[in-house]
Amino acid sequence: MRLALLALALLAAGSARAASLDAKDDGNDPRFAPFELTAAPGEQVTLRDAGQEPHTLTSVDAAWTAVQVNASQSASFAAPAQPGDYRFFCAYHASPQTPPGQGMAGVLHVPSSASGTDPNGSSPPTKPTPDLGLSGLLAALALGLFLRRRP
Ligand SMILES: [Cu+2]
Repeated sequence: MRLALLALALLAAGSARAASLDAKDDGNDPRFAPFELTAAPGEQVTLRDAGQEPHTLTSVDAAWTAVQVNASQSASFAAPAQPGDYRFFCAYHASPQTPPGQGMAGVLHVPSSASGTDPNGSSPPTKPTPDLGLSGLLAALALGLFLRRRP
């Protein structure tokens, strides 16, 4: 049963609803919409240019190769394999210092996989070592001492 659930979860993660966001430049306030998004490790993230000007999606710490789009175009890149929060910005309308949501900057969340295994699924999950035997013995010893000291 647990194995079936795990398989289902892996299947759901593998069938990757792709993450995407729009670049918008209506008026003079260009933005990413949404400016905060989540993608699984290695998942394709697509940037669509829903405006009139060219935009880029550039990683603040160079976690991926920047993509550029012109009006009505889209471009994709793979989310980093390492879990973490990755800030990004548009090289034309913002800077690495632009806070996400305040201008053309955002953040990509890459959560760790729920199973705790690597993306290839090759390493088996580690079993917690049961130490109930030792703590049970200590508890019994303490109880024994407590009982012996009672008048
Ligand atoms: Cu831009």
